[in-house]
Amino acid sequence: MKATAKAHTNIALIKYWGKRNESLILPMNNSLSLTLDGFYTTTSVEFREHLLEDHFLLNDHVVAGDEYYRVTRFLDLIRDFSSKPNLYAEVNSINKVPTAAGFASSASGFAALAAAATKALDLSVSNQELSRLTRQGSGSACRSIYGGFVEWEQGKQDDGSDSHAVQVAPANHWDVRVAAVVLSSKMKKVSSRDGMKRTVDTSPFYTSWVETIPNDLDQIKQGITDRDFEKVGRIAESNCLKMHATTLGAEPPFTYWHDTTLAVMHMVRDLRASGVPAYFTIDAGPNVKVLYLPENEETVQNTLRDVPGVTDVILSRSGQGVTYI
Ligand code: 2P0
Repeated sequence: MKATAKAHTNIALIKYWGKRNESLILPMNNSLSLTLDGFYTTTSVEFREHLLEDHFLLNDHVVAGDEYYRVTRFLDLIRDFSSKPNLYAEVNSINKVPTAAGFASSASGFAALAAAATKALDLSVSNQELSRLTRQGSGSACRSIYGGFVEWEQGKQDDGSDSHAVQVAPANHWDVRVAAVVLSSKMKKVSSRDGMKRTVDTSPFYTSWVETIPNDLDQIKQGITDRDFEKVGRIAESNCLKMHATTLGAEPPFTYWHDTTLAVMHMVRDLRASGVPAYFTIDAGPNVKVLYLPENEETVQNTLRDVPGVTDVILSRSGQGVTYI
């Protein structure tokens, strides 16, 4: 009753921002991401007959509190699914997602946990079922089951039975790269869970944001099929700006941006003006991710490193979906 799985994190090009059901984690809109090779979590799960509770080690440290409860509540779902309500597990996770890079480790974390736990119990689940289960740990994690370009279909059912990810194109379809620009900011963070809820509940811009998604999705999927970098980058950048605009209309208003966030955004536009195609996207934090093509790697990396306030630039290619070790 032991298994080990590895999952990569992902960066959303069309953002998931807002839930229609908080307990089942059902989103208001479809989203689309690129799975990233450079950042991943490896998790072993061993279910043992005589344990009285779950144990969770993260990077060799015992985890307690909220983080522990999120994991054990998620394992409850797997236990329900397998009809083994009293079987507890030793969970051992190693995170290769530098938190400083501003990636949520919850995406690779819950994807690896779901894959390892279901395999440890010998449950035969399809990738779609695995994606639906993973979604209930953390929404964006359901996209990390697949590699390359991935869409999370929000689904129509109230029970979430059709809310899961599907692969749009595998990692080897197109070598698009992502630079994670690390900033020195220590700004207090509004968690993405709280931030999206506040926005849905109070921002007058929220409805307009949701209305723009179907067109952005159609366009970006066409761009991915055609390997049209300018189109994909332009849509990803404008979708990110629209998401962040909703936070300014929330009550109380908030923004994830810092002065260096804006400086990096301007630098990416300067790069474009000088003939280097590069586009930014930003999640629920101040750090910026920059999309670029392999031939421009050196220029993009050197230019971003020179922006005052930038402490590091970490490069990644597109990555694979969940694998078992
Ligand atoms: C995304 N983000 O699509 C968006 C863009 C942040 C900004 O998904 O509450 O950690 O666990 O479902 O998945 C971050 O939210 O939230 C996120 P929960 P999650 O990647």
